[in-house]
Parts: sequence; structure tokens; C-alpha cells
Amino acid sequence: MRRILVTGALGQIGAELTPALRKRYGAARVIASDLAEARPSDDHYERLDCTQAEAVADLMSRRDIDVVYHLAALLSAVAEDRPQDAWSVNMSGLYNVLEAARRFGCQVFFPSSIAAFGPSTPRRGTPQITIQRPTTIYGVTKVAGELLCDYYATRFGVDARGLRLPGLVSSAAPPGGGTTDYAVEMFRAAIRRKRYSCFLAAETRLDMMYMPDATRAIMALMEAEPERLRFRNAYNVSGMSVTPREIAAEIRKHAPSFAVEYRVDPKRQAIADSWPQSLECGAARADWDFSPRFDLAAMTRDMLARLGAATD
Ligand code: NAD
Ligand code: AKB
Repeated sequence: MRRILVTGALGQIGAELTPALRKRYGAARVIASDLAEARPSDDHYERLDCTQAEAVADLMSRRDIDVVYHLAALLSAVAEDRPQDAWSVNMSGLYNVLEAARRFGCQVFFPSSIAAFGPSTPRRGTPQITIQRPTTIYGVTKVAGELLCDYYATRFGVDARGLRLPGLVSSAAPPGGGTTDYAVEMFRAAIRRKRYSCFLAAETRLDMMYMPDATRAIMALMEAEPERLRFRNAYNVSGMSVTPREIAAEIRKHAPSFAVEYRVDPKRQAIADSWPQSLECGAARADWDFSPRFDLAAMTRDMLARLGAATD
């Protein structure tokens, strides 16, 4: 039976993945960790700074961990403001986890991103194997992270598995400083204020996925038969390819008075313009049966219902 560690567990993905893992494997078998001090509401939480190699190895040995979901990172917009910190957290953190995984024989999940591609990558139908020359520090750490996972898998036999996640939309937790955050903000604004000022241009097309599909995909990949996995760096996955204008129009079907103005933030727009518009996900479907359930209409219905219920 697995003993699991989640790093960065208090973030947007951890807020939904940790409960999903606990439901599947049992609460006592899933240790949540993050930078915050102990949480009285969670007996199975420990403070862990993933840049501290000894602390990572100590916790994994003490808790007899055999699977790590390594979520701790700085996201694209924050990383561009703090590139040195981004390199330290995103690269040293992953290296420390992979080194401990090598020593203790653990399986590792690494969340790469659409940010691992760049302006010279084909933007539509972006293939699984293609040019990866990102122009952001976040993207650089994601490509390097993919290669490091591949290296540890090939050289040391570490069971490393990864996804190139698109922008994730979640009703449970706010996003943590990314470029795709506008989508979550738009849903929250639709419930609370009825108006939203969008920092990306109306026609900026990017891949997105609803968080329940993302947590299902992460768990499916981690449970897949190892012989089926052709890629140990990361698999392309996506739920939909959408623009801010299309999301706003879908929200307006439920909230006709919802208004969006577009005030472009040049920094985040430049990041978005360097990313793919639609990933090709055939390898994920073939190797571990990836099949997202939510399109834009289904995600919008569910998001508004959940956020509405939360604010009632
Ligand atoms: P988030 O910013 O919401 O959460 C990251 C968590 O990491 C935070 O709780 C933060 O406190 C923690 N953290 C930061 N520095 C740390 C350190 N030194 N040690 C330990 N914890 C630290 O991010 P998220 O959206 O949950 O993303 C999780 C992972 O998934 C990241 O690697 C991110 O790059 C990747 N990803 C996310 C998305 C998305 O849309 N959310 C898309 C693609 C990839
Ligand atoms: C971000 O916008 O930084 C993330 C991502 C796509 O990696 N949501």
C-alpha cells in the first residue's frame, strides 16, 4: 500500500489533489506538506521547504514515503518577477525530490506545463515531441525538469512520470500567480461582482482543463502500467482550447449581465503569446487512456454551481 507525500499541497492543485488522494488511499497514507507551519486541522501535514535537501530526505525517510507528488513551484508570472527564486524552488526542489526518490526507491509525479514550449513551437496541434525553446524562466525550469525526470528514469530507474498541464480551472482554491489565472478570476468575478477586468486580450487562445479532469489524469498516469509509458519527461494533456471572450460568452449564458473589459498586462500577454494554443494529446490517450470529461460548457455549469453554492 502506498505512502504518499504531496509537496506544495496548499496550492491550487494540492487543494483538490490531496483530498482526492486521501479518499483513494486513506488519509493517514497521504502526508501534505508546504511552507506554512503545522495546521491544527490536519494531523497528516508537515512543514517542508523543498529547497532544503536534508529536510526533504529526512521527511521521506521518517514517513517511509514511496510516492511523491511534487507540486511545489513558482508559477509563470511570479517566476518572471523573481527568476532567481524560481530557479531555486523549481529546479533545486525537483532535484532534491528526485535524489531522495533515487535513494529510497520512490515514484515521482512532476507537473510540467504548456510553458515548456515557446514561440518557435508549432502553436496549433502542438505535438508530443517538438521544439521546446521557452522564453520564460518558468518554462526553462519546466523543460529542464522534464529532462531531469527523464534522466533519473533512464540512469537510475526512478519511476518518474509527468504531465504538461494547461491552465487549470478550480472552484476550490485561487490560482497562485500564473498567466492562465484570468480564467478562474473570471468565474469568481461572475459570482461576486458581475464585472471583470481581464489582463489578457479577448482572443488569446490557450489550453485549459477543469481541475477534476486534472486530478483524475494525474492519478491515472501514476497508476498506469509502467510498460505502457513511452515518455518519462511529461505527456501533453488538455481539456479545451479557449479564449477569454469564449469563456465570458459561456458564463453569460448563465449570468446575462456579466461584463468583461480587457486591460492587457503586457508582461502576462507576452508570456501567453509564447505558449501553444492547442496541444495534441494522442500519446496520453494511447499510453494511459487519458479522457477528460469536461468541455467549456460542462466546466462553466459546474464552476458556477460550486462557486454559487459556496457564496450562498
Ligand atoms: P500554486 O502556486 O497554487 O501552489 C504552489 C505551492 O508551492 C504553494 O502552496 C507554495 O506555498 C508552495 N511552495 C512554494 N515554494 C515552496 C518551497 N520552497 N517549498 C515547498 N513549497 C513551496 O501552484 P499550483 O497551481 O498548485 O501548481 C502546482 C504545480 O503544478 C506547479 O509545479 C506548477 O508549475 C504546475 N502547473 C500548474 C498549472 C496550473 O494551472 N495551476 C498548470 C501547469 C503546471
Ligand atoms: C501558469 O499560468 O503559470 C500556469 C501554467 C499554465 O503553467 N497556470
